[in-house]
Amino acid sequence: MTPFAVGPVERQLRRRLRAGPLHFTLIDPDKSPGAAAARLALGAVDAGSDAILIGGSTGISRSRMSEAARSIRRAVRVPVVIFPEGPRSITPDASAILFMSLLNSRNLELVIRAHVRAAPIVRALKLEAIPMGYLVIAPGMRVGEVGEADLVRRHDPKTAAAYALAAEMLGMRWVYLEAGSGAPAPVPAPLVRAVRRAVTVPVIVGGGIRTSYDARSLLAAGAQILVTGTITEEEGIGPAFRSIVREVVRARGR
Ligand code: 1GP
Repeated sequence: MTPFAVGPVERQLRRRLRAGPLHFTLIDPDKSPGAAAARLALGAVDAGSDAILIGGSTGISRSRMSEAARSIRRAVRVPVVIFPEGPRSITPDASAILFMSLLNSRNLELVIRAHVRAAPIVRALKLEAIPMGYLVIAPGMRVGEVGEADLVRRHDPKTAAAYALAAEMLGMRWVYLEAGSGAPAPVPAPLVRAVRRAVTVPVIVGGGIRTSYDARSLLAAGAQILVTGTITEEEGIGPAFRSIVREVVRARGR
């Protein structure tokens, strides 16, 4: 494998994206450790979710991440991908890692320095790295604060599109628009539309997606992957979660 070749997980997700949008379920192993994470993942995949992201909390331990990755991988066949908060989140028990730069952070640690420490570890563990630009949009919630982000304003699609384009020009193969976990509203649809028009790489959208209406308008704006986390933490695999995933699956038929 040449150093930056697209790995098997990314290849599989890209192939699936050709048929239409996907849904990822974010599970926080601090809130749902081990078997609980596996139960959630099983329910999510049964409902139609296409991959499991693990991560979320700050200061999560490697053993928690490993335990969750192993239990989830025993329970489901979809990729289990690390959504990292730092080099400590790296476990070889996952299928891949979102190797992401927080594009609009003022803290160089989150833009590149942590990556300099993480890269040799990822390589040594033979973990597949998926290069991604991560952009925090207002309100940003905790990740906006901890990430010391110069938040992109909700009514500033031009700036968001320019960030995404820069990420693509730097060679990042995915862009993630994040309103912040638990945000009162998701990333605005016009901003998603502007980013989608600006780039050719897949556009992931997360933060504050609570209803099928949210999902439908983001998909109509061009979001290719929707990520939800809080909804399953609060309600498990309930009607709201199912209705969101149903929207994604339905959009594949269009
Ligand atoms: C957080 O985008 C994800 O990083 C999911 O957000 O928890 O609001 O669903 P929610």
